[in-house]
Amino acid sequence: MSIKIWGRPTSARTQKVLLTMAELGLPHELVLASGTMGAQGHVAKGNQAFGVVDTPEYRAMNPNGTVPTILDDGFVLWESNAILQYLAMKYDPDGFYGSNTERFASASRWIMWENNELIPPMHTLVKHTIRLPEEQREPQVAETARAALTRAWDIVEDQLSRTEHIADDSWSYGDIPMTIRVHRWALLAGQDALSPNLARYYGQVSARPSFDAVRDPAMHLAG
Ligand SMILES: N[C@@H](CCC(=O)N[C@@H](CS)C(=O)NCC(=O)O)C(=O)O
Repeated sequence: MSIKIWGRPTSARTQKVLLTMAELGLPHELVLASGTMGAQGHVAKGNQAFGVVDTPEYRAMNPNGTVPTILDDGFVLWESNAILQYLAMKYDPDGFYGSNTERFASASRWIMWENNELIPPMHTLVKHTIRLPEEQREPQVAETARAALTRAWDIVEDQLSRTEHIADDSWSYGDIPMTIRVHRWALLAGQDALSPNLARYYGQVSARPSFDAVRDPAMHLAG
């Protein structure tokens, strides 16, 4: 049975689910949904959003009105990192964390850290350099976000100087959000901005066949 995913291709959190599906090789259907972006770009620039997220049917599944949400065999789940853990545990615990509690916990720690430390400044930076109309962008806000991001990447660099992947030496589901973040950062800041181990890691994760699901720069730089 096909897993249904509500989301938009330009959403990094939707991309986490798309990358997971590519890793698992499972059939899935993406239903385009968003209150802020559509096929042409952001509503702040006068574009039409995909919609769906404000309908009573969607709100009954996800009261936040955000994306992604999934439906798998009658089970509804929102919160992107919870979706990753669910899919990992249900469909491939060996491949996604070696059926190992410590690797599961370490990956869990990193996806929570990504949510708290990497997403907010990166979201602000993308907004104030790409998504908002030029007259609404604030260079100082973008620069503060860029500085916070640089500090956060230093922490990732330190981890990757000690382990091959983010949770430990093996690839795990913890690498899924990090793959999307490092790809987006390389596209935004340029590959020269990547520190040595981050660049090495980017080479490794972007060589995985699943990466094609999130490779397109337009998914990351669309405004
Ligand atoms: N913590 C939630 C946040 C969900 C969220 O804010 N998603 C963004 C896209 S990355 C969203 O829905 N933006 C508004 C929209 O597209 O309507 C998660 O990880 O799923």
